[in-house]
Amino acid sequence: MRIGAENPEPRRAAGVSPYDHKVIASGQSLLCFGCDSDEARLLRQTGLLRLEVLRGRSRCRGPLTKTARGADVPGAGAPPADRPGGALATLLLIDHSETHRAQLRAAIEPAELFGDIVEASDGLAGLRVVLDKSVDVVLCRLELAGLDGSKLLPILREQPGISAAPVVFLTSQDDAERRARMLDAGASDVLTLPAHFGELVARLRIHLRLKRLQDDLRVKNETLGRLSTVDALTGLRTRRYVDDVLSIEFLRARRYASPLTILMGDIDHFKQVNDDYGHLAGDAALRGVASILLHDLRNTDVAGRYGGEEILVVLAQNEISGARVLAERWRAAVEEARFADPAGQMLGVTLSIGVASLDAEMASPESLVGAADAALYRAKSSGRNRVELAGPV
Ligand code: GH3
Ligand code: MG
Repeated sequence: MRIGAENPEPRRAAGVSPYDHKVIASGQSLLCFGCDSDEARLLRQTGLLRLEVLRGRSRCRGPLTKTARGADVPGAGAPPADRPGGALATLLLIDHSETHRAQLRAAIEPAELFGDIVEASDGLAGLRVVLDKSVDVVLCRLELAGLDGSKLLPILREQPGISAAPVVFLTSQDDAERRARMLDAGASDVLTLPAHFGELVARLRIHLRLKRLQDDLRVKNETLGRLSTVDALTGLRTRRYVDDVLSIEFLRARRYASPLTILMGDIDHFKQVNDDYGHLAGDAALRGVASILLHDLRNTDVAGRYGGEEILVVLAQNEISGARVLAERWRAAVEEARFADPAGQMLGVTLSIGVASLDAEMASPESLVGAADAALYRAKSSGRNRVELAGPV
């Protein structure tokens, strides 16, 4: 079977393009999209369209899209149950001809590559779908009225959710140079109509497989990124991360003459805790101390595991008085808490904290950390389980 043997060009009624349609873009005004739109106008319209989708409006005066279950819905469907890389991939099928769409659907569905095939009858309707739904592969007719394939492609490539999805074009023109231009512009494939459906399905299978590999890689990279910035035992940031944050906040505080305060917390006699209760119990206590702190921090505060049982907290835009309140609350909560080790035995620990604020003499983030360390040392030598502020004694 071959697809696309019928007249490939869009039908036109006298004076009106059948593909001119109207979209409510602002709630007040009606915008018309037609074949004569220039790219700037299309991009502006795309922005308005995105606004409309983001506002979650379901009213759509444009062409309907069709779900795999055959139900016509305005614009995009419900939020996706499928996710890239999962078994249920979504194909977006954009073609002005209902007959073509039906032929393509009939050719593709038996291969069971996609859990959902969403249809759109022109570029703007297709765009509406990708702005609102996760799409894994786009199969698009190059010759579309208004927003045709060559104009749609760069817009798709700019949309965060779809930028990496393969876009396969079908064209009625046997023009190798045009195909090459589309491939150069970022198309994944361009097939000339009439196309052999077996070849089309085989190509879609390859593109879907590549997309899944790409998605898997992205997820793994994100996981690796998270692992390199979050300490596995405590959920605090890593030393390297908190060091980087401190360097940035140091520069910011210097530039804008804004306050910057840090806390250095250290569990008291932790070696003894390990010796008395075992290392796993020590781990549980360390996790608990971190969790009490994290519970109290604002989004803008950053806490990292600085050494074994040393925790550094960077409080940007904080004066020493506010930081002292936070430190005292943390210390008191740790003193009251009891932590359960994996065997269920309960133990308590105490915490000493040094607090230091950036002053004019400090030339580097290290000197600020040094001041907090000195205050912590004072807390330890003054009996532990206490908060000490840096500065002249
Ligand atoms: P101080 O009150 O002076 O801080 O005494 P301390 O015993 O806490 O200090 P010291 O530096 O002598 O010992 C720190 C101990 O913390 C040694 C090490 O076994 C323990 N420690 C460091 N990291 C971990 C960890 O991830 N888990 C456990 N269970 N113990 C740790
Ligand atoms: Mg200690």
